[in-house]
This record gives sequence, structure tokens and C-alpha cells, in this order.
Amino acid sequence: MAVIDSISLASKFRGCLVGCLLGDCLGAPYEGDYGISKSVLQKYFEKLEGPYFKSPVKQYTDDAAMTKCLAESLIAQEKFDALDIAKRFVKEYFNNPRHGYGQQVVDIFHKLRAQKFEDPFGPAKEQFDGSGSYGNGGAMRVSPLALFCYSNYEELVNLVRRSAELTHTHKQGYDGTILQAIAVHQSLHLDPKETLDVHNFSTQLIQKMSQIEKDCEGLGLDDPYPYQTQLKKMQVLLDKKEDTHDAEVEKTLGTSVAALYSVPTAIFCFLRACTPIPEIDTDNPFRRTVQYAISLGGDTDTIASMAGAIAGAYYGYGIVSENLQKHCEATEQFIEYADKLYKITASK
Ligand code: F2R
Ligand code: MG
Ligand code: MG
Repeated sequence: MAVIDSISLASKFRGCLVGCLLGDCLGAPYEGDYGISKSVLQKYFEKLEGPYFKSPVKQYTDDAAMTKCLAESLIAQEKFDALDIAKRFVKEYFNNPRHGYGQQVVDIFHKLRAQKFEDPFGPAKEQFDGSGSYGNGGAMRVSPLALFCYSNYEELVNLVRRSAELTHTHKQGYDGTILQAIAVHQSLHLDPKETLDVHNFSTQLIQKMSQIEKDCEGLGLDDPYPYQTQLKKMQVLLDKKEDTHDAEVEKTLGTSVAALYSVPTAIFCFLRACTPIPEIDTDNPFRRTVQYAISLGGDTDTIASMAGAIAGAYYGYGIVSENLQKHCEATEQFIEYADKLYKITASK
């Protein structure tokens, strides 16, 4: 791993949280759409980046709302406090329930409030007749914790799993959250001035997931290593000489609200966007990542947000266009969270 100086690291913290916010705000208008025209999307981004375009500020959704709760809790407590996080999720939801939350996750907020937070992990265990949620809601909000655990990988894996289990107790739900956090963590530790070794980045993810997924060995499951399977498919797509069609990416990796079919997709978008992509006309690889993630359709806000967080953590804040930031709600607030998390992490 490269040694990152403090100025660059502070910039990477900002890039990560601003990337997460921008992906959500810019991807939200397209959530649930398929067959999004690349040229329409190109014009959308050109207008937003242009100096004269005036439009209402793009609102964030549940992705950034829950990220905000996690960041605020870590900053206030300077430690992982599950009860405090659960209370912040519930308060945030009842203050603004119209942020496009997952259909079932809101049951948890109602139960937590009704049960006076007796057991912050209890209601999530009852979801989907006890099998737990495999949605991407744990992964979409995890960035602040990946920053908080910058220098401690073991702590990262343990705390990330617990953060996910407040709402997502299905193994695919919390393992997807761990994968997203590991991808951000790897990006933070790499020097963007050196050419990114795409194959090595994904091989390291596969190796780390082999530790995370080993507890399902010997249980007779059809596939005990679903994330490793998806990441290996991702490597095949990345290694291809000819360009991969969006339909193939969607069919192979998915663009749904399931963590298994969206977290590897977000990682793919970041890695693929290191180099030019047909019909995405920009020299900026951060913008290319977000624009490409949205172009794939489906769960656009969440995939663009997760991809944006990974890309921002790699390239740093300096690469994120000021004009794009101006069009998004709460950019200043997310910069402040990043700076405070950096200060806490640097003093640990
Ligand atoms: N909910 C949305 N988008 C829908 C429409 C938004 C619209 N634009 C609006 O403004 O109203 N987006 C957000 O939800 C996703 C994150 O969801 P999360 O937090 O994981 O929620 P949940 O409810 O736990 O799971 C989501 C769905 O996944 C399926 N599912 C999960 N586990 C399952 C299981 N064990 N068995 C069967 N199905 C399971 C269900 O369909 C859940 O409803 C993000 O996209 C975020 O942006
Ligand atoms: Mg959303
Ligand atoms: Mg979404």
C-alpha cells in the first residue's frame, strides 16, 4: 500500500463523501429507469457542468440521508455506537419520510420507535420472515465508517458488519456492505498519481472476500461464495479486449436493489471508468464513473453513489467538478463531515 500524505488523505476523505452524495443526487432522477440514452445523459451532465445552467438543486435520497446519520453519529460519539446510530436513522426517517426509502426497511424504524430502542438489532432480524434483508441499504450508507476505520482493517470488517445488521441481517446484505467498505478502504490507501492496477484491485477484493465468505463452506449451499463469484465475473468483463455492452454488464452483474447485484456493479463502474468509455465524453474519470453508473439504469442513485464514493476516495476531492457540486443539496455539509472524520481518524 502507498504512503499517502496528510493533505492528500484529507482530500480523499472529502472526495469519498462528496462522491457518495453526488452519485445519489445525480442518479436519483433516473432510479428505476432502463435503456437510458447515453446521449441524453451526456447532455444532462454537460448542462450541469456548464457555467450558465440554472436548475433547482438536486435533492438527495435515503442513500445520503442514512450516510449523514452514520457520519453524524461517528463524529458526535467518536466511536461506533449502534444505539445512537439507530436513533439517528429513526429521527431522520420521521423528519423526512419522503426520501425514497426501501419498501421494507421502514418497518424497522416503526418497530424501533415503538419498542423504545430496547434492542437496536432486534427488528432487523424479523424482516422477510426472519431471513433478513439482502437489499443494498447497508452498503449505500457505509462510507463514513470506511473513513473512520482507515487505519484498522480488522475493526473495519467488524464494525461494518454491525452497522449493516441494524437493518440488514441477511448474509448477502451485510457481506455486500463489507465489500463496499473494503473497496473504499482500498481506494483510500492507493496513490492516484500511480496508474491504477485494475486487476490487482479486484484480485485483492476477491482475496479479502474469501475470508469473509469462508463461514459458509461445507454447508451444502449452491454457491457459498456469491460475492467472489460476482467479482470473478467482473474481472472477466474488465479483462475483455473489446468493449462490453451495457446489456451484458446488466445481465452479468445486475443493477437491482439487491446488494449482490449492485455492489460489484458499482466497483465495476469505478474500475471500468479509469479509461475512456464509448459515448461518455469527458476527460474526468470521477465524472465518467458516475455518468457510466447512471447509464446502466436500474438502481441508479445507489450504484452511482457507491461508485462515486469509491472513485472519490481514490482520486480525491480536487477532481470533483465545482459546478456538479453546486447542483447538489448538502455538499457543504458532506465536506464538513469528511473534515471532521479526518480529524478524528488522524488523532487515533
Ligand atoms: N426504495 C428505493 N427506491 C424505490 C422508489 C423510490 C422512488 N423514486 C421514490 O422516491 O419513492 N430506493 C432505496 O431502496 C434501496 C435500498 O433498500 P434497503 O434499504 O436495502 O431496503 P429493504 O426494504 O431492506 O430492501 C429493498 C428491497 O429488496 C428486496 N429484498 C430484500 N431482502 C429480501 C429478502 N430477504 N427476500 C425478498 N426480497 C428482499 C425487497 O424487494 C425490498 O423491498 C436503494 O435503492 C435506495 O435508493
Ligand atoms: Mg435512494
Ligand atoms: Mg436506490
